Amino acid sequence: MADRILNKALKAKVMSAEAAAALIPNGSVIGMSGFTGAGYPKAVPIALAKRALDEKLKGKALKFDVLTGASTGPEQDTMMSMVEASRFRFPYQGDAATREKINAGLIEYQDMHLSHAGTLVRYGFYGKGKNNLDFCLIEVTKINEDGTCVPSSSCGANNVYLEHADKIILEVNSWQDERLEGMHDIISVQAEHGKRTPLPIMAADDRKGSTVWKFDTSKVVAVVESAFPDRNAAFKAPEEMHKRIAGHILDFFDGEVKAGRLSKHLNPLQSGVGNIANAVLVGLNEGPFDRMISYTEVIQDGMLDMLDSGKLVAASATAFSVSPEGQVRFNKSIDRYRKQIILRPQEISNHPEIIRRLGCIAMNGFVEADIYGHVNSTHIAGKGIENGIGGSGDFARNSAYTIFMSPATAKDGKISAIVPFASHIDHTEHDVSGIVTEFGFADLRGRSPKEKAKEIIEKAAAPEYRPILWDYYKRAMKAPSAGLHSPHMFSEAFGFHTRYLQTGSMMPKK
Ligand code: 0RQ
Repeated sequence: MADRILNKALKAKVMSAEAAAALIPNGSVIGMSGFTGAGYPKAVPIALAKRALDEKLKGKALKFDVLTGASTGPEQDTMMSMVEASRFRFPYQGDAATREKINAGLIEYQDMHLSHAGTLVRYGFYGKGKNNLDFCLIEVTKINEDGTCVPSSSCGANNVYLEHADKIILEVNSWQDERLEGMHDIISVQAEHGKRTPLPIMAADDRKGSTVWKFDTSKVVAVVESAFPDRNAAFKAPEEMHKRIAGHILDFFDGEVKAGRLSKHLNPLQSGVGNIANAVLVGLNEGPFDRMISYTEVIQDGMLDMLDSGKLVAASATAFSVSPEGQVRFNKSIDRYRKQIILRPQEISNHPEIIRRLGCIAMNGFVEADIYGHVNSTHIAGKGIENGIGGSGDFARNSAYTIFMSPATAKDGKISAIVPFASHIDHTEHDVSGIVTEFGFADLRGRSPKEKAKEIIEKAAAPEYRPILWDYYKRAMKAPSAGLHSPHMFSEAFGFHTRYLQTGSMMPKK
């Protein structure tokens, strides 16, 4: 891999993953690259997990605090969690093994808005090193002669971790296509509050920064070569239910264009990941809107389709989350995509100032929503946390349109996604414009809580759950323990959840 490490001083620091992992003392706080399974370090985390396992077999614990951009992949989250090598995890995860350990109380997890992660690290809430973090472990595509690095398939919080780690380990991954160079636009939020200036991004496709990571190379203690692929998960073709949800969203956009509130180019699109989000993108690709632009967090296959067809002129994000097939397609046309795609640090891709200035349209999945429009994106009652808030809060609070989408029921109809009171609230009613299920689009704009309740129950709830939602609402109206603005009966507010935990279904037995 000689031509991927062009800096002589850094070339001299090349060592095995095991040797690099051995440099990291027990208890260290490590900032890692990685976002949605893209651009995360692979070789050194495997070596750390092996080291932790060896210690465990000797009856000793080896534990690290692990900070990343967002979710990573099996070589990092799964392996380190399985041997309980992570004591603390921040700011997002989406991994089954990690979820299990968090919910079993074996890993401490702080779930955080992704745009805030960098600022919180700058404030020094993590780690006691000279620069806050003890180490950072960053995957790069290439090390240039001057020591700057070509980023890999995500930017995440790498700019902050490179600046705020006492020691740096670089993983140079030859699986990443060298032609990624030029796709990134690196600017950092200024550190000090009160002295920050407006961010210069006026349009979703503005480029105002550097294409490479610039940092103090004297802090580099190891360079490791790797060739592991990103975690590219396959997408399912949209099912009928996903298509119906997407159809309601497209009809809503149509109405907004007819009402003169949106042009046929729509506003910059933010789309979450998953099958519903992908179905919406498929629908947009086939629909009447054109020359759209996206200011989002993650580029998935549906966005590549839209860039290919010309429906989307450009896409700004912090990471890729493509299928194996999408990866092949991406590499094949990378020279065109480099002009259309901009990858930014997550504090810029998710920055409230920019999202609000651009008037984004945010579309994200939800776990449950209550009859007044409060949304739970993260917690499954009786099971604990699922993934985390991710960027959904950054976009929900600040977008011009905030749409949450989900099937109306889960677990074969035993769980209603619409409940009297959400068992955890990530997005309050003030941040939510619309709640969409396969049954319809509840438009919450310009409505009071009681008006929202009628809209949500009638349009978004599954028909079989509507009578018991109405029953709760009507009785709460007659016996409000919380006043008549958002009437609730505290003794029954979690009645749906309690019934599910006791009987296995939110539906009362007949
Ligand atoms: O469980 O895996 O055991 O089958 O939750 O649900 O329906 O497969 O949907 O994969 O789209 O995930 C909100 C979790 C939805 C996701 C959430 C169970 C269900 C299934 C997954 P199984 P689905 P999705 C920012 C985007 C937060 C972060 C975010 C998420 C599993 O969208 O993590 O928005 N969002 N990031 O059966 C019990 C309920 C349930 C339930 C679903 N009410 N009760 N279980 N499930 N609802 C991207 C940006 O660009 C900003």
